[in-house]
Order: sequence, then C-alpha cells, then structure tokens
Amino acid sequence: MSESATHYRTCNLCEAMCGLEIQYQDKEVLSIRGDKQDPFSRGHICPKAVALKDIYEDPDRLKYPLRKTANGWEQLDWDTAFDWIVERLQVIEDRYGASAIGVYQGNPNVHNVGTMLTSPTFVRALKTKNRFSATSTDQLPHHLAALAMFGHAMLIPIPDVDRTQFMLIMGANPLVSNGSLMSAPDIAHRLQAIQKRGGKVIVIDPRRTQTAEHADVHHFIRPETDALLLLALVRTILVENLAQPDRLSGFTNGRDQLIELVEAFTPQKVAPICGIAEEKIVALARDFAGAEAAVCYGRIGLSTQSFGTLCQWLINVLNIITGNLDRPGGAMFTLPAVDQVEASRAKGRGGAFGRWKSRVRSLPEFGGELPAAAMAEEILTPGEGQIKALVTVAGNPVLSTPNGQQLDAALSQLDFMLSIDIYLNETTRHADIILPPTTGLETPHYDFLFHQLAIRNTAKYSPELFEKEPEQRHDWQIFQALTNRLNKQPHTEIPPEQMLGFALQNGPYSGEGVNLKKLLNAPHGIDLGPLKPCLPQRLFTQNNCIVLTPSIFVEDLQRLKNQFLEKINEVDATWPFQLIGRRQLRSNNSWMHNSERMVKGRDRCTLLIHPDDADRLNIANGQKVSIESRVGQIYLPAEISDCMMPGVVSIPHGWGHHHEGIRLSVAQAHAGASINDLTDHLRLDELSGNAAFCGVPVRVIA
Ligand SMILES: Nc1nc2c(c(=O)[nH]1)N[C@H]1C(S)=C(S)[C@@H](COP(=O)(O)OP(=O)(O)OC[C@H]3O[C@@H](n4cnc5c(=O)[nH]c(N)nc54)[C@H](O)[C@@H]3O)O[C@H]1N2
Ligand SMILES: Nc1nc2c(c(=O)[nH]1)N[C@H]1C(S)=C(S)[C@@H](COP(=O)(O)OP(=O)(O)OC[C@H]3O[C@@H](n4cnc5c(=O)[nH]c(N)nc54)[C@H](O)[C@@H]3O)O[C@H]1N2
Ligand code: SF4
Ligand SMILES: [Mo]
Repeated sequence: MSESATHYRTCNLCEAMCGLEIQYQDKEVLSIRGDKQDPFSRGHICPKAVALKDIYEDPDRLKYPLRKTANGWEQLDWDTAFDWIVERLQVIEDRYGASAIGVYQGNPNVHNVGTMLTSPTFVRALKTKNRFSATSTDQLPHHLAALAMFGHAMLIPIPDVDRTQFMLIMGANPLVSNGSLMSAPDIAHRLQAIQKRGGKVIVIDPRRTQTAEHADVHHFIRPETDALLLLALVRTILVENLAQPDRLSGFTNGRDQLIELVEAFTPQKVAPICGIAEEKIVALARDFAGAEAAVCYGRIGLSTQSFGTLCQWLINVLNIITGNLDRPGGAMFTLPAVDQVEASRAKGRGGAFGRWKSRVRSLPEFGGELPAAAMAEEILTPGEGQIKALVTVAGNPVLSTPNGQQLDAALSQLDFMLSIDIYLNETTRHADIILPPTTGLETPHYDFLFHQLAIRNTAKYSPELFEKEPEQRHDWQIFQALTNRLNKQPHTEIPPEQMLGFALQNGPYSGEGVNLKKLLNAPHGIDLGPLKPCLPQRLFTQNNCIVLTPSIFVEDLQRLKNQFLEKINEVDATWPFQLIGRRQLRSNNSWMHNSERMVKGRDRCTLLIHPDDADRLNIANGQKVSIESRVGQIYLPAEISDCMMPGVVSIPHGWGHHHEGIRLSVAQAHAGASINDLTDHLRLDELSGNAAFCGVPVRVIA
C-alpha cells in the first residue's frame, strides 16, 4: 500500500466545470470534495461529483469489447473487434452506399477530450449523410440563431452573470442543472450575488422551480408561448422608445424593419395566451430596458419547443435593442484558450444549414447533421437511402429522443449496429457489438466546448487520475483504430494531449504563455479574466454586421401567428394537459442511475400535477396514474404540488430502465418510466428540426 495522495481535476459530468479535490490511495478513491483553490468553481460541487467514484468502480461498467452471439454476449479482443466491425460496415457500404450507415452521437461526446478530438475524423471516414446527435434534442436553435445573426454557429452569447443587474431566466433551472450554455459553477451564489448588489432575478417557467423559489419574481407561463412574450417585450420597448441607440447600432442591420414585425404582438393580445397579465408584461419590459445592465437567458424550456428558434432569436433581439449585447453585465462572447470560432476564420465559414434534407420527411441538415427525431423513420422506411446500420457513440436515444419506443423497435431491425459506450443499456442492447472506452477518472480532461461557453475566460487541463487497465482502450484509441482501418491507412496514434498542445499554441493566449506545460503546472486551472467586448471584430457575417432580422426567422413568424393569433385556442378535450420535463440534481440525463447514491430515497420519477387538477381527477398523492399521448402511454405515481401551473404536468427524462437484456443492476431496481415514450417525433421546431419536448398534449387518468 502506498500513502494516500491528492489529485485535482475538473468534473466532466456537466457544463459547470467544477474543480475536484480527490483523495486516493493506490486505485481507490477515498474522498471527492470541491477544490477551493480552483479560481472558477471556488470549492463548489454538486452530489453528482461523488458518483465519479461509483462509475469508476461500477461492476456493470463494460471494459472489453462485447459481441452478441446466439448464446449471449461474448468477450472479444480489440483487434478482432475492430477488424470485424470495419468488415461489417464495408459490406453495408458496398451493398447500399455509405449513407446506409447512420451515426448518432450523444451528450458525453462533448464532455470527453479524446472523443471531441478524434470522433469527428471517424465520422467523416464513414462518409454518410445520415448523421444525428443530441444537438437536435437540445441547443440547435441557439446555433441557428448564432449562425444567422452573428455568422458563426458557435458565437453564442453567454450571460455575464457576475456583472449583470437584471437577469431574466426563461425555461432554465440552473439551480438544478448547474447551468447550460452558461458554464458557471456555483450558480446559486452567483445569482444570489446579483440580488445582494441590488439587482434582480426574474424567472419565467410553467413550474415554480428551485431557481424560481430563489428569484425576486416568478411568472408562470403557458408552455410554448414564450416567443409571444418576447415579441410583446420587444414591442413595448420599441413603442415606448426605451431602446437605447448605442455602439451596436453602428454595425446592426434590420433595426428599422423590427417595429413592423412586432406590431401585431401587443401585450394585451399575448397576455391571455401566455397566462401573464398585460401590466406585468409591460412592467417587465420597462424594468429590463431600464436596468443598468440586463440580460435575457433562455435554455431547454425555450429551445426544445415548437418555436425554439424564434425564442432564441428574440432573446438576442431583446439583448441587442437594449444595448446589452457585448457589454459587461449583458450577453457576451467568451474567448477561450482554444477558440473554435477563430479557428474557422481561415475557412471563412461559421456553419451551414439546409444544404440537404432528410429522405423521408425533408427535414433540414444543420452542420452536417439531420434532426434526431427523424432517425427512426429513416431506419423503418424502405427504399433507396434507408439506414441499414447504425453507430451510436455515447448516446442513449431510446430514452432521450422523442417517441423512444418507435426508435427501440427500429433498432431491432437494423442489419448491423455498433455502440461505443460504457454500459449495456436501453439503446446498446440492440448493438451487435459494444466497444467500451475508458471514462471519467481514467481519462485526461480539457473542456474544449465548455470553456467556449463559460461566463469567464478560463483554461484547465487535468491528467487522468488512474491508469487504465492494460486490456482497456481510450476513446481516442478506438476512434483512431477504426478510422485507420476505414481509410485503409497504416496504424498510427496521436494522443489528445499532443493535439491539445498544438491547439493551445495556435490559440489567442499563446502570446501570454498559455500552453500545455503551463496548464500542467496549474492543476487548479487558470483564470484569464472576465469576458470582454469583441464586436464587430469577431462577427462572421458578410460586411461584419449583426443581422437583426434574418429572413428565415421573419418568415417563421407567420407560423407563430397561425398557431396563436389567428385562431381561438381552446383546451383540447382529448388531450387536456400539457406535458413538460424537468431535471433532477442527482441524475444526469439517462445514464447515472446505476449509482446507488444517485437513486436512493423516495421515487423521483413522478408526475407533478397541480392540486386543483388532481382534485378534479380524483387523484391522491402517490397514486399511480396513466399518462397518454398520441404516441404512447406510461404509468407513474402522481406527486401533487402547487409548484405546477394548472393544466401543466411534469415528468423528468432519462428514466425507464425496465427493458429486457440491459445490464444496469441498480438502475433496473429504480426503473421509472420514460417521458420520451410520450413525446412525439412529429412535434418539432419546424424551422430548425429541433425536438419539441415542451407542451406535449396528454391526458391523465386516475
Ligand atoms: N423529454 C426530454 N428528452 C430529452 C431532454 C429533455 O429535456 N426532455 N433533454 C435532451 C438533452 S438536452 C440531451 S443533451 C439529450 C441527451 O441524450 P443522449 O446523449 O442520447 O443521452 P444520455 O442519457 O446523455 O446518454 C449518454 C450515453 O453515453 C454513455 N456514456 C457515458 N459516459 C461515456 C463515455 O465516457 N464514453 C462513452 N462512449 N459513452 C459514455 C452512457 O452509458 C449513455 O449510454 O437528451 C435529450 N432528451
Ligand atoms: N442534475 C442534472 N444536471 C444537468 C442535466 C441533468 O440531466 N441533470 N442535464 C444537462 C443537460 S444535457 C442540459 S442541456 C442542461 C439543461 O439545463 P436547463 O435548461 O437549466 O434544464 P432544465 O432543468 O430542464 O430546465 C428547463 C426548464 O424549462 C421549463 N419549461 C418547460 N417548458 C417550458 C416552456 O414552454 N416555457 C418556459 N419558459 N419554460 C419551460 C421547465 O419547467 C424547466 O424548469 O442541464 C445539464 N445539467
Ligand atoms: S455541478 Fe456539474 S461539474 Fe460541478 S460537480 Fe456537479 S456534475 Fe460536476
Ligand atoms: Mo443537453
């Protein structure tokens, strides 16, 4: 036995990038605490961090290739596995063409430095046009708004939480999610600090969330009506001349057109639709415009709805016309040590949209990917271009994409499926072969994506804590082995550290000596200061101007009008409730339920319902109820709470571990049911193709 020692690293589980202080001895974790010396997270962690130990030790976690046989799963050596996979993929490509191979990449892809750096080359080597990812169940509208308005899909404005005086939070619950497209560890104290310095936090959400509880004001809103509220806010600000001409006007196109576009959306007209009183809308607009520094921020509750792109566009508009874009305390752009935005300057293009369409439903491509909601139909619908084989990488779309049951059925019809994943779960059980990479404490870490989306400029590199077992492979080794075979190249390996070192050398702080060596000598991370104004220089648009009114968004306003203004919206007697989702502190999408520590205690997969609704339906607290939608039915215990808006019910996503043939012993004992057996693959933000999880019409039966 050696002495116990301390290791510092960044938690890879969510976007907050908390610093961890880990006591360990040999290959055992003794404790995991917040790293007080991390300048960004200042000692904050959430309960998930400790589960890194559980993932590391989990006897259910896979470590060697598994191939499905008539007699169950057999263990395979890596080279045999790589050869067999490439042979199988080659057969499919020869017979049906490269696009018969589909790829789905899930959320942990962006939390792994090796996968981030080496999976894109692998995906390109597949040469398929049927690429999918969790992006289209999540933040696609943010990217589309950034691309159309600022010219680059990654120029996403980030709320300058530490300097704002007025934060309007719509459809986000950062106290539980720990922030998203806003890496901000210890967000609870950062929001509290706004209030302590005399500022205000306002929350708009159909549920009185933990974040709403701590806000100065919370307004319930009818799901999917946020675009109307935003239009009424913009209209009020313009009509009352509260918009401030400022430095942005020198490089913003389309201001004159705006007033005419928002004309129809009076606070009076939208109030009864949103469920927020007219005078409250007007007051909110005045307060926002009048604040010394204000920022509007909208996340999953806004991007995963039928008008998700309009919402993200209008949030940017609100921040721009009040002079709050690109200024301290408003919405700003991060400049990380490895900057994906400037890295694409040479190519002269910040992203692409609509270059091709999906085969069955003609949904648009974005950045080379098609909407995940179209994956099942592309597998199920016969004809030329049908998907015959699928590769999933760190994704669990059976639980995470709309109409998961349909996808579950589709996966069983594939000719071949490869999953690169650490568990045998609801999705990977359909695979013919599973390749499990190292994960968490066995891997080095650098947040390529989340340093780009953080509320301060920071950089941190963490080496792996534990060496992998000789039989294990890192993600980058898997991707490079497969890529080399697909491209018929001799086998070479380039470790991610080498690529990271190169990227830092070409990054914006290399002049200040920020390189891999410096990061290795700074185990708590480096603070590179608050966000700085950077426009118009960083814009990627033609003639370097912000496009305030992109034509595709303007045209989409008609869809919004058709839906809400040009008909009377009555409650649908067949589907009287609107279903929304929620996140939970001790849960991470679908995949951390195999840690006892995460799932113990009372059942958390419940249907939240307002007391008046429960009374009317004769539902008692804890009683099992049936919830039905157009596509499916599930059963869950009811949890009666006035935190819900009447007429709206809520179910967390990521549960439903009842499937046969999975290997998740703890999760199986806390199965719950999947909300995505109710969400509908036909409900989309039609403009971007993003899944519309919010406001699914359902009925509840006692
Ligand atoms: N109804 C509803 N559905 C939603 C959402 C919602 O709010 N409501 N949210 C959506 C959002 S925002 C997202 S991001 C998606 C997430 O959707 P997915 O990414 O499809 O789902 P996850 O649950 O994150 O699954 C992660 C998978 O990666 C595996 N994994 C974990 N770590 C590693 C690793 O290091 N390497 C590899 N190779 N695999 C690993 C896990 O075993 C699991 O299979 O879900 C979406 N679905
Ligand atoms: N603990 C934990 N943390 C996580 C995750 C997790 O699963 N667990 N997942 C991670 C991922 S992948 C992501 S993308 C982020 C997401 O981060 P957040 O966006 O903060 O996530 P949610 O908690 O789902 O918050 C969405 C909110 O939108 C509300 N909402 C639903 N419909 C509407 C609507 O129509 N209008 C409005 N205004 N609000 C609506 C919901 O009630 C909910 O409170 O969280 C990340 N962090
Ligand atoms: S908030 Fe996120 S990054 Fe921080 S400890 Fe929790 S899971 Fe890890
Ligand atoms: Mo996400």
